[in-house]
Amino acid sequence: MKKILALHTGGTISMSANDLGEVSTNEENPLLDSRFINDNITLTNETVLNKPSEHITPADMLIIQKRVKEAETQAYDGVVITHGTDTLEETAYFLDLTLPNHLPIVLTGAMRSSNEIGSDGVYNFQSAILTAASDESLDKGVLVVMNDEIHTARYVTKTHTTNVDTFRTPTFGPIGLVGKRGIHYFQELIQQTVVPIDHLKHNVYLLKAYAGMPASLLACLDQPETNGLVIEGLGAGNMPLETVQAIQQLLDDQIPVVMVSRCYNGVAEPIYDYPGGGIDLERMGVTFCQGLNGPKARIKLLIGISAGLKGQSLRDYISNAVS
Ligand code: DAS
Repeated sequence: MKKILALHTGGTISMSANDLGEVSTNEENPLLDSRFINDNITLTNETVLNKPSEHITPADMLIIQKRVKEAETQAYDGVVITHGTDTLEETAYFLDLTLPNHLPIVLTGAMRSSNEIGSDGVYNFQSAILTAASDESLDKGVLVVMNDEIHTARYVTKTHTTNVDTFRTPTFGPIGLVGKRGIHYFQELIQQTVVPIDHLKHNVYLLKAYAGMPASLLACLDQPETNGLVIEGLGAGNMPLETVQAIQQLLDDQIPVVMVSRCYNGVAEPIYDYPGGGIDLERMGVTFCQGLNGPKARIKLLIGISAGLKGQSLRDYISNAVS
């Protein structure tokens, strides 16, 4: 018998639409009325938050993380977390970076609210429970289950504003599938360093580069309270010429600057040796982070800084998605 804890945090999976199709939150989560019957699984539901996920903050992620840590001492065999999809990938990665990756922790959500025709919430919830209860899900890190696919928290991202197959893993694809007869894995993730934290720093920012980006956008972040900056750079990790000096000033003022790519597929790496090219930026002290998108790299930088990492130890922690 597997004991599964379901932590509910809100999001479309818990919401309803009115006759005009306007979706809003419910006082009571309709998921709690769904009947999940399985002879081998006992399910305990718990409402931790009731928020659209665009209202979820890193402080909320820490609340969820602490409740999951407690669950690990309460003999649960797995944890399912229902969550809004807009920031689901960030909460999932936050948990992946700060919790030991033994117990199956599976996040899920819905793209259609609970009373819409073709609602995907109950189906995704059931898939997430079955995944969390599978022995194959042990030691896989935090997982995201949506639309019959199993993705890693590290690489999954929301790719469509409304479609039920919105969660994709660029470059690598899902690591498993929820089949009609069972859970099937066909990839293993290279495990990463887990950094246990119980508090959070703030003021770690994210900017997306674009043609003609002015230096002022970077210069305005050169403040004593700024703890770090992630840039979704152009191509493999290059920046407009006008921004180079402002980036150098941030680095001179001991503000870590991390580079990822704004591209959907591929990884950031220093290739071009001219002002604003990746080799030039790396030579200046910019840290390249491979394989993560901007929001994920920001979560990782926030955790590294909150854990007190500095200088080379922070660069080593950030530079590779699997470090
Ligand atoms: N309501 C938005 C959110 O909470 C979207 C969703 O849940 O799918 O993220």
